[in-house]
Amino acid sequence: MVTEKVEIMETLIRDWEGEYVVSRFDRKTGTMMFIAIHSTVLGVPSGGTRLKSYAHPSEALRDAMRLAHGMTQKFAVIDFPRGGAKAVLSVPEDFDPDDREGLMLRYGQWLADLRGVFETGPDLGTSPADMALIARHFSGVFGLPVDAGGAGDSGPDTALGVFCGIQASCEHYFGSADLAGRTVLVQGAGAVGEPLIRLLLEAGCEVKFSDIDPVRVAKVGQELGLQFVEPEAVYREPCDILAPCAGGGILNAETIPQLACHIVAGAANNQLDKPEDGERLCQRNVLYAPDYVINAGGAIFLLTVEGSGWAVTRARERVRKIGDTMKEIYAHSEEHGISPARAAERIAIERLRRGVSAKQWNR
Ligand code: PPY
Repeated sequence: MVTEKVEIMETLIRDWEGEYVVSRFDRKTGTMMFIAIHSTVLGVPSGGTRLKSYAHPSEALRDAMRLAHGMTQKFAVIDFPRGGAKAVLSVPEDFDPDDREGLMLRYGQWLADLRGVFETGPDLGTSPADMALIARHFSGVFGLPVDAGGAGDSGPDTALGVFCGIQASCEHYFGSADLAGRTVLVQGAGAVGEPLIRLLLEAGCEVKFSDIDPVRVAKVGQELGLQFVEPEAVYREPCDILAPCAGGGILNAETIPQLACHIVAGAANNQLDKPEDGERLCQRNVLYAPDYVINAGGAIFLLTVEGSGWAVTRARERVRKIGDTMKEIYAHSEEHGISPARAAERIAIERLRRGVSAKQWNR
């Protein structure tokens, strides 16, 4: 069994089309740390640091590699001069919150030892406070708290980009970007899901939500009085738009046949379990907004505000343009008779082939 798992990890790395993986074991906490460097073609490999418990380190490695690929595509589609990478800290199930500070400091020291081959920011399970700890040893970290001179939580800006992407998706599918009266089911009311819910309510949507965390269910249910959908009923719940804002791999052979929505457009990374799931959605006439395009708002916000000194208002204007990028992808998809997932992939591949463009981001 153990040998089998080791072989899985070797096969994963061998079969991956990314550049390389580095790992380190944090003995004090029993945390396996992986950094997957997918591509250095467009610039310094960059991506968030995810903290999560996995059944086996091979799953953490797989997550890091898939997420890193998504980062390469994310930066390529928006022509942003960064490479794609991601880090995963696979903490044990019984991880003691008191050990968190030490883990973040040691992780920051490791990144410093790696001398900037990877730059990072927050992701699922990590926060601006964690980034401040990493920053004590390593300067290539984004998403620091506002009182530490950073841009703070990027969740609301990721949500803004998703909101604009939902408008563009509705324009394409229904012929109108007006969201008033549309039913949206938001899966996951966390750092991105909750601000997205607020934007959707302001726009006059009828919002339902789901979450696996009872604390968030109670909070959002009470504060906003929304209809709650049981996690296992999410895929078959009728709605205009399903907005996945939690874990990945949720669009698969089992869930896609159940879908009772017209559009899937949300913030979660790696929503498609397998590449063919993009085609499956198309065959079911469900419009899919490629995740790494619609969820680029957080990366755009942090890397322009903290990385390039842009004013927040300017960065936010750029985040809103995600709507235009989505429209380009849908147009490409129609023109070539391919799924939006394939269209986004083709655009990303073409940008990578051409290399760095300095046009858009006046560095
Ligand atoms: C993501 O968009 O998934 C990110 O990981 C965002 C990001 C990327 C690079 C630095 C900080 C955050």
